[in-house]
Amino acid sequence: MRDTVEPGGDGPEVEEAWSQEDYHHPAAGWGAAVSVARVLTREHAVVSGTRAMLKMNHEDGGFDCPGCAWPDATDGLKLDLCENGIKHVAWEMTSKRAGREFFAQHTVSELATWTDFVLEDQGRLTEPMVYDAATDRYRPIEWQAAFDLIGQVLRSLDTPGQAAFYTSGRLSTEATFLYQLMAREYGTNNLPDCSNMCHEASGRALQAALGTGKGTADLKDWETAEALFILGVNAASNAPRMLTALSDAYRRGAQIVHINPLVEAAARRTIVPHEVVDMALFKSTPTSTLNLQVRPGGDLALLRGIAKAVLEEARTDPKALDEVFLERHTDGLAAYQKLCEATDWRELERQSGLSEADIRRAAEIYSRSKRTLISWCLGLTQHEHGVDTVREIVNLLLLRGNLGREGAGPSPVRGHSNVQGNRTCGIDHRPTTEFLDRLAAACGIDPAREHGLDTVRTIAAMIDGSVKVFVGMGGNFALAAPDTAATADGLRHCELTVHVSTKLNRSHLVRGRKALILPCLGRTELDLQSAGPQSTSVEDSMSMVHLSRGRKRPASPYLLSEPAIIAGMARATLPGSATPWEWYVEDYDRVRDVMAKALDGFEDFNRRVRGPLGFRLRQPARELVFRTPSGRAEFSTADLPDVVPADGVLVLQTMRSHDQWNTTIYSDDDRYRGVKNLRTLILMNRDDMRSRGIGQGALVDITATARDGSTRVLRNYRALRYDVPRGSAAGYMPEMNALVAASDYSTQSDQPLMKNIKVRVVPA
Ligand SMILES: Nc1nc2c(c(=O)[nH]1)N[C@H]1C(S)=C(S)[C@@H](COP(=O)(O)OP(=O)(O)OC[C@H]3O[C@@H](n4cnc5c(=O)[nH]c(N)nc54)[C@H](O)[C@@H]3O)O[C@H]1N2
Ligand SMILES: Nc1nc2c(c(=O)[nH]1)N[C@H]1C(S)=C(S)[C@@H](COP(=O)(O)OP(=O)(O)OC[C@H]3O[C@@H](n4cnc5c(=O)[nH]c(N)nc54)[C@H](O)[C@@H]3O)O[C@H]1N2
Ligand SMILES: [Mo]
Repeated sequence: MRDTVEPGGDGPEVEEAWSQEDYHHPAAGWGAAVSVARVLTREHAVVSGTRAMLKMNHEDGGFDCPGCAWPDATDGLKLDLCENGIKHVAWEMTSKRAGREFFAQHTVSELATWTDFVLEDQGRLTEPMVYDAATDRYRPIEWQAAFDLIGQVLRSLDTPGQAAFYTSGRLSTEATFLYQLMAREYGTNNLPDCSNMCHEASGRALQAALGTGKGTADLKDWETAEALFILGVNAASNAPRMLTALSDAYRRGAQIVHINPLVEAAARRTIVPHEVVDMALFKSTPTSTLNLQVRPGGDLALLRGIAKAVLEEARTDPKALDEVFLERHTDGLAAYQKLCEATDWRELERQSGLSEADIRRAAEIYSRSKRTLISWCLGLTQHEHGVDTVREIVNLLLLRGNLGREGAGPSPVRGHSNVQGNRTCGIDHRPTTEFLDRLAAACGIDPAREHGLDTVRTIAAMIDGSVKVFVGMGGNFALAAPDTAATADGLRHCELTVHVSTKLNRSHLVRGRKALILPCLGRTELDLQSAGPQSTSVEDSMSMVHLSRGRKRPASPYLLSEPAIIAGMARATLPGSATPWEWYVEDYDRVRDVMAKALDGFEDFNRRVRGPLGFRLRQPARELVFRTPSGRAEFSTADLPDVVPADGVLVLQTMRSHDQWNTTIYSDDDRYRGVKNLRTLILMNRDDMRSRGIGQGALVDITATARDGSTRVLRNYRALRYDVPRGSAAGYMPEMNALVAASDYSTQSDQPLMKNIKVRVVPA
């Protein structure tokens, strides 16, 4: 058994008093305004921050909010922003700097004892740094020398497969394209990315069912749906602009069903962030008509129960199903129908944790609605059977023809602002032959063909020595990836680790033998190349591709843009490359021109992306064109997984607090859950606490047992009573990644089981 406090000291901080209370206020509103003011002040960003916000998500020449992947308002709304977007931008625009003096003052061993909050709070990185083993410090290095070091190590490897190129989902589509081009020209498809931990399951499920691995709905559909089912997402914190869509839906009389073990803030009432009058009057709108507190992992059973009820109804009411749609566009209904009929209500109740009556209520809402949209996020994907669950969503939608028509369809909420665009533009460790052939023709390269490593396999390969170089294009792999100790072990085994970042983070300290930090421009900043100021583009959750242009003076004159850094690495690694790397970087229109040739759907990219709100990538399934083997939308027939934990075991899910952005922690508060000053907590059902002799706020030890029998422990966490289903518990990522075994990933999606950790909790 190992104690997994490593890496990352908890630092020498004194514990401030924590508190927990019931939260009764609506989502957004004044609490949000106060929280924003606090962050802006801390980052000394009040004036420039406020000015920049007015440019955010603006259709004419603003920058895309790096906060989340929710699409921009289609009505030209001038102030389309939210609390967490503002915090995220302020975080990037801070006036604090971590320059060469800072690094000269602190050894890496010392920095390693600081908290993650304090590390990032040092401010923006200002120049490239290289690790110096003699002094155990990072020291400045010239850009060219940094590129040469990377090139020299990459060229010295036995095979290109000994390097892995990670992407975090905020890289622009242009930088993404150059990054994957570099990796493939160099000779590898080792392109692990944050999607491997996020929506891999959604992509695979939608690909198999509909032939395209994306949602089909767009904002117009959100605006016209009669029923919205929202599963496994904490929208008020993680996609706050969805609150507008939900309150609008409520006002027009749509039904809104929230399915979540926790009743999250978006499932109550909201004050719409930009409705200033409502804010002044404290006027809030409900955002839910039904809340179902499903057992973690029980969504598949719930969805099947709804389908079963609809199919039962169809025996007497021919209008319960959309027969014409089913006949024309789908394949496999008979087998699915048989499966639903054969599944017993008692089993559906046991696995979902809900009563038959509750499931039937949801079914009634579904049956009465002519236009139903189903949306989901990590609560569904980070499970063993994530792919099956997303396919069950499609099954349910198909029964009533909720596809290819307004107000209907599947609508995953993506995470990072361009994570969907990263995949579209080639970040994929399993590229299709079709994609590679077209890339080869457009770029005149001979790309690597063999499939590469994803996130969990990269960790294993670093540990066993078969990957020796890790390049992180953004993100914070050391904390974001599962199994904190194992991931650290892997990174430390590397010959070279390279991180392209905006701020100091844990991944810079958990380093390879050689290590580089390469600081880049943020999305708010002016990207000036020889052809003039440059724009980049992103694709949001709903397939809209649009331009983003930063205008702020860069945090330091020595920063390079991500495309320039990639070109520098590529040239040093591939000296004979025929790819015009430098020429591309002079003018990103040139990158877009080659993307237009290489990528499906990007024809005439430069012109179309300059239209108002950009353009929507064609989603064939939306037009009822299915690139599946049958040419139709495919029903699936998955067995119901057993998700009921054994006696004494709790299913622990790891989630975000309201005041964090993935591995970036803004404060130790979680406003909508009523928690202050505490992150080392575990939310438990009161009966589960009582039966273990655990009092409110008591310190506990949490032991996770992996499938292979290995155990991982977190000690001295505080147990707090919370309204979660019995047998389940919740706590925060990234801290609790210490409990997720790297070997515990879904056999369907390869996603780590971050929402399904089997734990035992005992008083400390
Ligand atoms: N402010 C802010 N915005 C963000 C992020 C951030 O950290 N901060 N992160 C971004 C990223 S990368 C992503 S991927 C998204 C993540 O967005 P979310 O998916 O909302 O992220 P989590 O905080 O992990 O919340 C998971 C939700 O699923 C619920 N859940 C857990 N298990 C189950 C289950 O078995 N069934 C159901 N039905 N629900 C379950 C949890 O109770 C919680 O409400 O947000 C993006 N936006
Ligand atoms: N237990 C558990 N673990 C999880 C999850 C979970 O729900 N539970 N969620 C998973 C998910 S969905 C995701 S997406 C991953 C997130 O994984 P990552 O994307 O790897 O992590 P982030 O915290 O988003 O990355 C933050 C860092 O990005 C850098 N950065 C910020 N802006 C920029 C920029 O403009 N350019 C560049 N180059 N760098 C920048 C900063 O240096 C910052 O420290 O975590 C995963 N891990
Ligand atoms: Mo994500």
